[in-house]
Amino acid sequence: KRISLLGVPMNLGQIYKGVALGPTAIRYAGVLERLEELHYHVTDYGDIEIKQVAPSIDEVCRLRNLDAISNISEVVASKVDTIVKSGEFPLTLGGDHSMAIGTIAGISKHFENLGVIWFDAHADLNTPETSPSGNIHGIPLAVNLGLGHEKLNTVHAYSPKIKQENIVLIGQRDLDPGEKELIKKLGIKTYTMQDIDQLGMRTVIEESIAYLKDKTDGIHLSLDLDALDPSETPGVGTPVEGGISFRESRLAMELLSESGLITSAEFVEVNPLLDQRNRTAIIAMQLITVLFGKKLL
Ligand code: DIR
Ligand code: MN
Ligand code: MN
Ligand code: MN
Repeated sequence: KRISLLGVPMNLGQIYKGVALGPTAIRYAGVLERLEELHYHVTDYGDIEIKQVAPSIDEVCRLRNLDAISNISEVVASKVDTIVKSGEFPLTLGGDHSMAIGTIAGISKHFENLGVIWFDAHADLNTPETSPSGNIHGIPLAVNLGLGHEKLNTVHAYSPKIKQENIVLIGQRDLDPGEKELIKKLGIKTYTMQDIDQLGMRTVIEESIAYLKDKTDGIHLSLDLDALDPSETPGVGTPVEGGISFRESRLAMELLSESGLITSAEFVEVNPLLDQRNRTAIIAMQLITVLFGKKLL
């Protein structure tokens, strides 16, 4: 039972700089110590170096900080690739969600059919053409499908990274028009907040596992803390009312833990400068411990 912890203090995919402090905030919440209490051997590789660049907007596609994010994604991918090769479980902490371009690039190389469970208020399925903001944290899932900008699609020298039928979205309540269209066009399995209300989180996770289990050889969990309700995780850059409760998300982590199918995970978008008393990082830490098997009794 070996876990590799890696911080990705990425903040170029959106506009709030403080999200670069997310990995530190989750470490200070005690994630390493809690995992060691659960008898894991944890190696902390520290944070990837993110050089701050002058803000830029691509003249053609209007994406912000495109070249910088492309370069950083290569570094993240190589590092994560090495971790997967070593047989350790890659647990990455963010940082804005554009980091998932690099993490999934490094992971998916080692799987024929990587499954992805994407907890998020958003779908992160904008393409450069449909992005209303130009913020790259709104497009990483499209990039992983090979539908983003070429400079991002080809990170780690292959594309696409994942298949549309191997993705499950959970927690959506703020989808842009282009994202809705793409979800329908590609038939991506999606459990919006409405679906969670109707079915309950237990059924949502059981169905998600059943949907992915036989066709995937590993499942990456990508959890954007804005999937949770902002009353519980206020420390995020793009809060949306009406989200998943801490209790529902803990249940989800419990069921995913019991499935034994999760082979990598990332917890992203924690911004301690927008938080209250580090609550959001503490919740991230607690969800991580449940994912790794912590029981209440
Ligand atoms: C929005 C926000 N859909 C965009 N995306 C966010 O900028 O593309 N993703 N906040 O987490
Ligand atoms: Mn996201
Ligand atoms: Mn693959
Ligand atoms: Mn989000």
